[in-house]
Amino acid sequence: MEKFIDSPMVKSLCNITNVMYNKGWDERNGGNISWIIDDDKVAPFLDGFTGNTRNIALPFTVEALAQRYLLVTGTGKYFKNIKADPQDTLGLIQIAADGKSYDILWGFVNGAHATSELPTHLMNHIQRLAVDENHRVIMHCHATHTIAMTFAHELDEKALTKTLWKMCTECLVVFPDGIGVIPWVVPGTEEIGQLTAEKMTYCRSVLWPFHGVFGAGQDLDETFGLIETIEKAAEVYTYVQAQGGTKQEISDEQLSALAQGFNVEPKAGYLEVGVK
Ligand code: 2HA
Ligand code: ZN
Repeated sequence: MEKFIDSPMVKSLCNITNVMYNKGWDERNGGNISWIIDDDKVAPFLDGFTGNTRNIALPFTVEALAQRYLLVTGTGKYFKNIKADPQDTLGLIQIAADGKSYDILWGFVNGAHATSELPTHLMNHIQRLAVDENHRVIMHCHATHTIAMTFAHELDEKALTKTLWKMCTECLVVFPDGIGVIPWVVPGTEEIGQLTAEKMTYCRSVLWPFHGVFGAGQDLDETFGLIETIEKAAEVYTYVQAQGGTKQEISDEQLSALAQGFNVEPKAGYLEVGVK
């Protein structure tokens, strides 16, 4: 497995975590990513692999992900350091056949293991795979303006989604499914995982108030792009508020025309079109 460090997967994860760090979204050990890697992408690196690994127990059974490979960020590791030292900060894990533990096949060379949010990630991978077989990535970070908005804006999902849709024209096209919002919960718990996974039945992004954002997607770029677009809209919202608030806005009719033009389906019941 030594050559896995040169794989396109490790390179992509190094690059994206570096971009996220430079955006200020991952101070200290903030943020975590897990990426389901298809078997055919791991197979070339398994040649001569002895099966000599560390095994880590999971707090609950994840049979739905049995034997799947995931490339994950490590607990306590800093996004700042991933690019310079991927084999310390990242790990390729494989969920055991009984779903009760995982093996570390590559990485975490200094004794670390997967992110403290792994249980939450696994629950959400299972949920997203149930609605989209091409789902692969879970990404969490502390996007600054998005966190700020959870103090300044009401935490109603519909109201918050619509505010963001109206901050930049293309938001509706990027997240027509809207944004989920859960109550404040202690991070790293099964509770935060379950509450987030309930939202992930119908949307790919969930806000954790006063903490950050949790996103899902089919690949790293798409998931990053989703969070980047939410954060951009939240940044515009910050400036609009600082400049004294909204004097004019994109109407629901205009959002509806946008959805038709881009062939996306806005979350049902969110747009009031033709309502007097
Ligand atoms: O990885 O961001 O939510 C540290 C965190 C926990
Ligand atoms: Zn966090």
